[in-house]
Amino acid sequence: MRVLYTPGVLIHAPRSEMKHGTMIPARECPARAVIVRDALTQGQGFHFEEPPGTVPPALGRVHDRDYLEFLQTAWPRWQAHIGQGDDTPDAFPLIFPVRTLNETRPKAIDGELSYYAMDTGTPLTAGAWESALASASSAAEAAHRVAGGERAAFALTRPPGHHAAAGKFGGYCFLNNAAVAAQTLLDAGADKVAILDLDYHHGNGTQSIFQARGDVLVVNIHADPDFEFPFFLGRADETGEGPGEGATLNLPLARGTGWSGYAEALERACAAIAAFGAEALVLSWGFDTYEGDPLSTFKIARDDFARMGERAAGLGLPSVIVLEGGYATASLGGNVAAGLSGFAGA
Ligand code: OKP
Ligand code: ZN
Repeated sequence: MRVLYTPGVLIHAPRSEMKHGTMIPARECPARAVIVRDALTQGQGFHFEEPPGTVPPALGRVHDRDYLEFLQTAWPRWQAHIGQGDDTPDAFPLIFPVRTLNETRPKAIDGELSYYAMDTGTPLTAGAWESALASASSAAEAAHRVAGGERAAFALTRPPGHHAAAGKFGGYCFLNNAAVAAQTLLDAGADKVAILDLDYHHGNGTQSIFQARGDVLVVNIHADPDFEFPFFLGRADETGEGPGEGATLNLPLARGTGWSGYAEALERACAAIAAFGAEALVLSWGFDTYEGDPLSTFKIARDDFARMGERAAGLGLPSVIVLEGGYATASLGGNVAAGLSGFAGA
């Protein structure tokens, strides 16, 4: 299987994030990509290639122009605002335009951070834009390969992307890599694309980007937002709107779900994708469903990831696989290798 990887994904190195009111080491860290890269390098049948260092055209079709401008310039503006040069701490938003306020965009960088964020859980760092762009470019190049006839390609992306909406960052995500991959497949000639999001968390950004579109089916299998992040999207009654009515499918699962419950949802997801008539698949694959993951309540084992990959491959669709979450860093490389090998062996 083709692997799109660039060291650009290692630049974004958040220092810390908040947990229960105190700061802990950031879970979404460069070591995640390093361990996946090393596991695939040592594994069988993975062929590495670097994506081009250019901005993929699909980026501007799934994200707002003002948001992209903000992300690209946020760090130097924040640095100037703080006035500590190379010692500038990571940027966090501290207020949100909730229902009692209005959404007029402020001019100051700290106000704009709040305008463009969905949570305080996503440190914006000196390298956030570079790594997010490297990831989006990897996803787009993987899509080009698949559009050009390869059976499957894996984009080794980090930071992840599925929480990022057209104009919002959050959930460790800045640019929606899966959406970029899907849009690239459409731009290359596919009429219908399905996105299957297998991360533990609901991919609210991906869903919202394609909510009103009929050309992309977005299917999520995830922890029920009644008890889990992102809390405000991902319920079973969300089915899309306008031309996208019926092209959103949410399969929320209970706390503690193991392979049998998960496999049932996966069957339903695959049936929906087959019925939609998708010509290509984007697998938005997070490995934080793992039984050893610090963010997860699910009980998915390494062998289950191989079964997951096998089932997804059974759809028989040209597939772009994009990495989302997975925070049991020591186990992440082996889990991704197992999943991809399951897919490739099917
Ligand atoms: C990103 B992805 C729990 C904090 C949760 C957000 C999790 C983002 C997950 N104490 N913070 O979907 O893997
Ligand atoms: Zn996740």
